Amino acid sequence: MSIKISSNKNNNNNNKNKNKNIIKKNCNNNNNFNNVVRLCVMGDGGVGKTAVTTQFVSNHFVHYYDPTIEDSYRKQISVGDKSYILDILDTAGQDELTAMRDQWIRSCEGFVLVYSITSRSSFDQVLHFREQIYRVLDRDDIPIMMIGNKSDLINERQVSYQEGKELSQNLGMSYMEVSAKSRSNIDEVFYEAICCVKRKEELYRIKSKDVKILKSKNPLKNKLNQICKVM
Ligand SMILES: Nc1nc2c(ncn2[C@@H]2O[C@H](COP(=O)(O)OP(=O)(O)O)[C@@H](O)[C@H]2O)c(=O)[nH]1
Ligand SMILES: [Mg+2]
Repeated sequence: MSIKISSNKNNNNNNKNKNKNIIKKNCNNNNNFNNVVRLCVMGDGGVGKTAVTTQFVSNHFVHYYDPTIEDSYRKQISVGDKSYILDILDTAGQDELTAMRDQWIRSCEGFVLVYSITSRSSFDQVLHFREQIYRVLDRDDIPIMMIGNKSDLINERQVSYQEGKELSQNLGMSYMEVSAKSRSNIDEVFYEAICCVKRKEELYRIKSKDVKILKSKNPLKNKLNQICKVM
């Protein structure tokens, strides 16, 4: 597995996308600053995991489909006045890789679960991947972002926005529809994923440091909403 290193600087040859990865919002996270975030991109074969990741990291759309591609990417992203290094694991879905996938899951702090809005079965598979993550990590409150890709293919839609939203709300995941092809919401996915991770870190910090805050005027829910607003 190779590491592809990309940065805002490296992408400056593409003027159109020059500042796209500098997102103005801020996670407002004031705890000890750890700027490396490891994310794992999972989902059924063909849903666009590689296309989403490549569009984010390299600003181009991959037309061909190679189900065996799995790779690790690194990219720097600025969120407000903070700079993060994202390590992104783009996984492949073959069954024989299950043991390896368990290892990936253990090594990651946040997850992006992808389905295609044109494939009902890929939507159903989200539950399977989520269960796998919970089984391997065996803890609550795992930062997971669910995304419905291929939103440009409106005539082939099999899963409605509402269904996606309801499932994500029921399972406590952040949610967005995106298109790797048109680059719609691609930066926002990774921004929100970073925020999910930082929100959970803050939650653990608050819980372990000062339990009183739970009973104070400023309830935990409000506190977390201040850390990063869901888009
Ligand atoms: N129209 C459209 N096609 C997409 C989109 N994302 C991926 N694809 C196509 O779907 C196929 C599978 O994408 P890929 O990223 O390889 O899927 P993966 O197996 O999940 O990594 C490729 O032919 C892509 O060009 C999208 O947002 N819109
Ligand atoms: Mg792939």
